[in-house]
Parts: sequence; C-alpha cells; structure tokens
Amino acid sequence: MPRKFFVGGNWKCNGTRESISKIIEEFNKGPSVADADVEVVIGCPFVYADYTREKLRQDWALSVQNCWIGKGGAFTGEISAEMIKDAGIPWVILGHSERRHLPELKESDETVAIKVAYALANGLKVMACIGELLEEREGGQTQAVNERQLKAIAAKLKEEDWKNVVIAYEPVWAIGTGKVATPEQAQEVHEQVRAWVASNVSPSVAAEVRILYGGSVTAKNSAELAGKPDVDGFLVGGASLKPEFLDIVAAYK
Ligand code: G2H
Repeated sequence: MPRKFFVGGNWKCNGTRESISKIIEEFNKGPSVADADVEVVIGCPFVYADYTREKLRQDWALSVQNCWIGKGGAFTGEISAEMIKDAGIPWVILGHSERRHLPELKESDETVAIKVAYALANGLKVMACIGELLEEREGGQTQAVNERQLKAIAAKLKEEDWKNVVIAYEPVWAIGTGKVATPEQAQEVHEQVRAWVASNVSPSVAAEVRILYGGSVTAKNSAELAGKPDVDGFLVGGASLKPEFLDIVAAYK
C-alpha cells in the first residue's frame, strides 16, 4: 500500500483568536482533501484547540504540541493524553526539538519515549520528532543521533503501535532558520531512518511508516522535497501560519 502523504502544521506558541480566525479563513478556501492522497493535521496551542476545531475545515484534523508523561493528577499546569483524547483531538506532536533542547525544557530521549508510548496507549496518534543539532551533523553524528532518539521510542512500542505514529525528521539547524536541508540531504536521512526501522522494528512497519521532513519548509521548496522517495510529507512551522501552507499541502500531487 502506498504511503499517504502527510502535512502537519505546527503553530508552536503563536496566534491569537483574531490571527487564527484569519488564517483559517484562508485555509478553508483550499480544495477538499477528503478523497485526496494527502492527510492534513494542524498543531495548535492547547488553549485554542476548541476555537480552532470550531472554525477549521472538517477534512483537516487537529493536533496539540505536547502532553504530560502519564496519567493526570497533581501535576499543576500539565495536560494529559486522556484529556486530549477526551477533548476530541486525535493527534499530538511529541519530541519536538524545541522541547528537547530549550534549556527551560530539556526533555530527554527517555521522557519523549515515555510520552509517545503513553499517548499511543491512550488512543492518540503521534507525530514523533527526531533530528540532529548542527554540531552533531558537523561531527558526523547525524545517523547516530537519529537512531538513538528512535531507539528510545521503539523500545517502548509494540509493533502494532506504529500504525498510529508518523516520524518527523527535523534537523535542528534547519528549524526556523530559513536553512532548509537539500532534497538529497533529507532523502539520505529518511532512507537511513527507514532502514533502521526495517532492521529494528520490522520491514512492514518500515514500508508503511510515514517519515516527514521538517525545517524551513515553504511553498517554494516543498515540491522538490516531496519528489524524494522517502519523504512522505512535512511538518511545517512558520509557513503553517501563512496562506502558502495550502501550496505545501498541494505538494503531494
Ligand atoms: C520545525 C518546523 C516545524 P519551521 O520546527 O516543526 O518549523 O518550519 O518554522 O522551521
């Protein structure tokens, strides 16, 4: 079965009711994807989830950008996977590099892996992010870092869990910097990631799992990236707050 193209928007910590209303008005003008070979998911801030769902076209799904590591309880300020599921939100982005690397957050491979497993066990679908820092790339560590991050996640999942996971490869040096990976750089890593999944999870999961590229994706560079055989879609930050996101969605064609 061919892998259905996947485009995730990651609004990060951006937006107001006014700006969300405006951008959704633009998104809702785009052609229906209900029967198209593309799945579209918008990752909004928790506090705007209901508002976004109310306004957003029904053929695009909703995600949030984080969740608590386990069951809810006395964890002030946190939001559990059960709550996200109960609120009718099907997706969560986990392991984003901003959560892994910002000094205020510093989520470890293990924390990310526990979150991924817990979210899946509670009925959410997960965009699981991995990716290397600039110094890791320059030190020839790209493959090792991606495999280490993946290994932590894979160790906690059963084979059937993977049908609810998409992997987002986001080289940290390309995030929000305007420095996009070349299609060849993206393909090289995506191929390595798929090979790792084939050897360490199973060949059928490797054949089916969608591997997204993230990092300064724009309407301009998306078509060429999408042309690479192991690039199954995108996780888009800055450009998902702009009308050009519709052109990125159309890159599957
Ligand atoms: C990477 C990406 C979205 P941007 O973080 O996850 O952001 O497209 O702004 O580089």
